[in-house]
Amino acid sequence: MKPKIIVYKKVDRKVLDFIADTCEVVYFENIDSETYPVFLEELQEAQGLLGSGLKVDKELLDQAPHLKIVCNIAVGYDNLDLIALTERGIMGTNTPDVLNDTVADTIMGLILSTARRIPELNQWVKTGQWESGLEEKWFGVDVHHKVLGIIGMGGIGSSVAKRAHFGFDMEILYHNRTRNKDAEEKYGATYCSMEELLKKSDFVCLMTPLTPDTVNLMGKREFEFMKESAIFINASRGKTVDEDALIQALQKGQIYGAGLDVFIQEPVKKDNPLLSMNNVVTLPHIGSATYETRFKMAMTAATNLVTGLQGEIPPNLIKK
Ligand code: 8YV
Repeated sequence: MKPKIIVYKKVDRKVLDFIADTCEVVYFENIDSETYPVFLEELQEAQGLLGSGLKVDKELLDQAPHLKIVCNIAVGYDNLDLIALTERGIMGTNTPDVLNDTVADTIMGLILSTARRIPELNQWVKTGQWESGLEEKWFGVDVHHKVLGIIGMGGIGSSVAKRAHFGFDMEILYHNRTRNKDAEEKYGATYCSMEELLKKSDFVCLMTPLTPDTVNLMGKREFEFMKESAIFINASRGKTVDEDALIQALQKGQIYGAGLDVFIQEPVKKDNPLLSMNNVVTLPHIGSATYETRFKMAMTAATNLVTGLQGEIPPNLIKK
C-alpha cells in the first residue's frame, strides 16, 4: 500500500504526478478555516507533509502519529519545531540553492528601486504629475561603486555579492557565522564585524535565516551605527528586525531608506507606518516567487519527500 502524504500548497500538476507514482496524495491548494478540519483528519494517517509556511509544532505533531517527513517548499524552516521533530524521529527538509538567483534578483530590485526611487517616480509619472523637467528633489543616489554590506553570506548572500561585484562594481563587506572563503576569493568580499559593516556600508542587506539567535538582529543600536545616507534591505524574515526600531530610524532620518520584502506580520497590517513612507519600498514577500523557481522548489521538496519515504536520506535533510 502506498503511504499517504499531504500536499498543503498549490503546486504544479507535474509535481503531484511525480509524488503520486509512489504515494497516495491528499491535496489541498491552501489551508484555510474551511479546509483545516479535513486537513487535521487526513493528518491522522499521513506519513509525509509537503508545503510551506505551516507551523509544525508539538500540537500539530500530536495529530500526526504516523508522520515520517515534513518537506518545506522553502529554504527557510523557522516554521518547523526541529526539537519536536527530532524527538519523534521525523525528518525535516528544505529547498536550498534552487532559489538563490531568483531571490538575489529580488534583492537587487529592492536596492535599485529604493536608491533610484523607481516606484515613487512611476507613481508620479502615471498620475500625470510630470509636467516639466525633472527637479533635483526627485534625484536618487548611485548604487554602482558603493559599499554593500551583506549580513548572512550563505547561498543567497553569495548570489547578491556576485551581482553587486561583477554588475555594479560594488565593494562587498560581509558578516556571517563562519568565513565564506569562496565569496572572498570570487567577489572580493571582506569579512568584518556587524558594527564595522553597519558603519561602513551604503547598503545593508540582511539575508540571515530566522533562528533564536537572529531574532531582532537589527535593533535600535544597529540602526544607530548605520550612515544617514544608507539604505537597509530585508529579504530574510520580518522577525530578524525590530520593526519599531526601523520605523523610528526612518522617521528620525537616521537612515536614508529601506527596501522590505518581509514584515513581522504578513500580510502587513494596513496601518503599518512603513506603508506611508515614500523612502520605503515594500514587497509582499516575493523573494523566490517566479513560476520557474517555485516549480523547481516544489520539485526539490517532492524529491526530498519521495526519497525520505523510501528509507533513504533525503538530499536536503535539515541537520539540527
Ligand atoms: C517563500 C522563502 O516565501 O524559501 C523561503 O524561505 O521565504 C520564500 O521562498 C516561501 O517558500 C513561501 O512559499
